[in-house]
Amino acid sequence: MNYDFKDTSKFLSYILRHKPDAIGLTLDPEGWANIEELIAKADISLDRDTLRKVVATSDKKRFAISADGLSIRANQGHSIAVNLGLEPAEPPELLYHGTATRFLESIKVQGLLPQNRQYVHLSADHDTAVSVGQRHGKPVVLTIPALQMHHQGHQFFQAKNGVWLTERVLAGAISD
Ligand code: HQG
Repeated sequence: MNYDFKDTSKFLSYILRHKPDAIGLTLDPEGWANIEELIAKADISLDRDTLRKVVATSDKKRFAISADGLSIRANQGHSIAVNLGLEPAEPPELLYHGTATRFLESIKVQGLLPQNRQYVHLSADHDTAVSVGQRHGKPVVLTIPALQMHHQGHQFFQAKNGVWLTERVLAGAISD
């Protein structure tokens, strides 16, 4: 059962963050998909109950259902341009970015770039950053002086699931 949910979660991440047109779906400008339409077009077996359970049990709270219950969207992680309607917020003094050692050389030259996503993703705690980095290889955690950057005019946003987002982090601000 859990395995099915994991597959459904991966499917939803792919469709709602990266490629809605893979199943002929269009998201609205805020990234919402109509649930009826998603279920009808999904090429995996999907129903409302499963969707609700995936949203409720997602370890990282990856998805949200709209207040009227009609739509679903990803809370963060998009590569397609969506307006999540997040207000700039004051971040904690330090945030963490988990990455793999093989990216360090490039990051030290270019800083942190969003790569394929809309934002650079930052974690509020060190342990979470380790697991994010592990997805890419041998993990290393970079420390970002977020509050200081905020005071210097860099904007930070906090997604509904707690993940912090920013457009880029300059190389000079990063320490490991
Ligand atoms: C790296 C997951 C070379 C960056 C996670 C990262 C997160 C550079 C990779 C969310 C670079 C991009 C996002 C540069 C950045 N040179 N490499 N200049 N700048 N990079 O997957 O942050 O489980 O797009 O360090 O938990 O790993 O999917 O970003 O290693 O919250 O819900 O380029 O996705 O959430 O990788 O992960 P990603 P991320 P989910």
